[in-house]
Amino acid sequence: MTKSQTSSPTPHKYLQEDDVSEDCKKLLSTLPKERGWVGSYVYNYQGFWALPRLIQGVIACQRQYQAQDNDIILVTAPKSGTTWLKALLFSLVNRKKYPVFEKNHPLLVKNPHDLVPLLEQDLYVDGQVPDFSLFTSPTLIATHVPFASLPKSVQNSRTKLVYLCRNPRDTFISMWQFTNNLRLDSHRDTNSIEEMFDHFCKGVGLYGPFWDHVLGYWKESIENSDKVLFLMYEEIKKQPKIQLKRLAEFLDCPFSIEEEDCRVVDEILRMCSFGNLRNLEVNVNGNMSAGMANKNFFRRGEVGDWKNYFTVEMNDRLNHIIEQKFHGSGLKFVYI
Ligand code: PAP
Repeated sequence: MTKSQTSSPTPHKYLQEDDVSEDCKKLLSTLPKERGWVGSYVYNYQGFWALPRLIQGVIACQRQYQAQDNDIILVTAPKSGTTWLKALLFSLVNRKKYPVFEKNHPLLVKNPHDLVPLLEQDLYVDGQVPDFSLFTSPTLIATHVPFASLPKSVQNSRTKLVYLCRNPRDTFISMWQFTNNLRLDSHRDTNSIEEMFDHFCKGVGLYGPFWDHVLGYWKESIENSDKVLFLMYEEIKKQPKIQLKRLAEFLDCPFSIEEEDCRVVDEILRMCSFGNLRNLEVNVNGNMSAGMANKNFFRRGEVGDWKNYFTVEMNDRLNHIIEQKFHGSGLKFVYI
């Protein structure tokens, strides 16, 4: 949570594949591995695929993180709209402390990733022990970890989870583009769309298989609706006000009539919109404290960009997988 810097970006530290403990290296040598999206390899740990340093972070937070009842955890499969949800949640739950109409709102000078840290990537990294007393209350944390691998204290506490799901086609395109940009930044060859699509379809996505990630939280949101709220990127695009109010109610901080009259809901949505965030100086020229250029997180921000890339064969293959994997779950990707 340090200030965004404006010097040229260094390669993200999660690309430094050898920079893990000896114990983690030993573990990695026993895990299945596949060609990486960003680095050389991804490894399968507890049924999901991740980069070496992230696996180390996941193990650390599984051991150490003690969730508190009023913590709020935002969960996504990567490239499902994490940046957007971080911005929405931050401005929503902190709206008394940081009124959205004020010119010095933190979102105007910091990237959402520097305001809502990732549990396994920013907080429990390199033996760090986070000091949660420095966080504003309620504590807002993000994670990409699948439900089954969350620290036990998250499952056993009254901590609320907000899950954002995006249609797999746009999620795939976003991930392919993003990871290729990171590869270019660190002077690596880019991955072809054919190869990475095959990977994605076989379940080798970051923190994937994508369907297992989504279904884990979808099922929990049905069985335990007070604990997990399941949102869809496409629905927030289509009905932003309704979805933001739903989120506020779930988090027990509904908008008052006065706030609605003063257009607080509209202002949160405007401030967190793709067009607004992308054009802020911090997101045009700034870097995340973890060393990545903020602009990487703002590409197109649209529903249906996959249509510019998919062949008929790709679409058929993914349709078939979606039908198979989500059959009987009740979850449908209608807005694509
Ligand atoms: P992360 O999981 O690595 O943090 P994430 O924020 O989920 O990344 O992915 C970025 C995607 O969200 C990008 O999608 P695209 O590649 O299809 O364009 C990015 O453009 C989109 N995005 C970022 N901010 C917003 C926003 N405010 N509204 C809508 N979409 C957004």
